Amino acid sequence: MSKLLIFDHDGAVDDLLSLMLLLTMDHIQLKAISITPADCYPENAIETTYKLLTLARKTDMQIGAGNYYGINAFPAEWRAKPKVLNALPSLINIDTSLQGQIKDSVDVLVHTIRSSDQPVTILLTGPCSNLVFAIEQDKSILQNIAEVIWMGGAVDVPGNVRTYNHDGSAEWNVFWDPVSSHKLLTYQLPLVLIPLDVTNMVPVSMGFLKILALQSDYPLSNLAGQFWATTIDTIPSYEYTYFMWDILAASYLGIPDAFVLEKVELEIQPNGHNSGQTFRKPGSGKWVQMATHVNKERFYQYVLQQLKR
Ligand code: AGV
Ligand code: CA
Repeated sequence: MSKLLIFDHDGAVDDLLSLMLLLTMDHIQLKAISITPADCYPENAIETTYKLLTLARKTDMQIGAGNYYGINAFPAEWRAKPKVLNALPSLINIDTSLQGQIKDSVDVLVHTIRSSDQPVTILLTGPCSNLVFAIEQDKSILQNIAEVIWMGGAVDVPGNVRTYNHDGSAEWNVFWDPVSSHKLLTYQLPLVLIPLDVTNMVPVSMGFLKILALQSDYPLSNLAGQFWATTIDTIPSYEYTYFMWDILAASYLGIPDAFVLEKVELEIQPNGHNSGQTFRKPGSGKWVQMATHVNKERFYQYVLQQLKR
């Protein structure tokens, strides 16, 4: 049976690779896409999203964009980077003039969840603000959410935020809007967290890209290889290394049994010097299924296999 999915992403290169991967999954029925203007400039992310939907012949999909700009902005250099994707030879000439109206993300989420005849799964590969605003607007949608899968947090490992007046304990997607992140846990949704604890195991490596390049006769492998190549110039220190963060979270929908999950009580710090920190807090009552390990080999094999299109 197919799974109904809403995908909320924030337009970084790995978010768009995640969209590419989701569009290869036969058991996933993508109902709507929402873009959070966090690790991107939304006009770029909307354009790439629409172009990938065009290649997949799914341009009838509703795209929403968030109008909330977070508490702690992403570095402008990171936000600007994915613009280059729209200039790649395989995407530059795709016509975007027939693209429909972009609605507000919160309205798209409320409407899609409310009107669905079965519970919807939600994949978040950026901050969770749009979903939290949607729930605040209409609490009844909580009943129609099957599961939320979120790439976010750093539980038993250091965070990846390096900025003024912060102790480095937070992961960026949580840090962008720590207040909404704190709220998300209070709803007691079935939440699967894919934190840095597990994404640290899957950096983007030249070894992987070389294997992917051997199958570049497949147009999708070729395009994915080009996307990944744009991430290789990052400065090789921890906070700049490019990982397969969001792609790992998306692959949870395809190969859930490749992951080890641990049921934990967490808390998220809404403010202060450790704003956005996700930490264990026994007794908090905020239960989350957190991924602690992944079978790397299966993950890489799965991605390579799916991209043979
Ligand atoms: O913290 C990981 C999240 C993921 O959703 N993002 C990137 C992924 O899309 C933020 C981020 C951390 N380090 C980065 C990031 C980097 N070096 N470049 C761009 N974004
Ligand atoms: Ca992201």
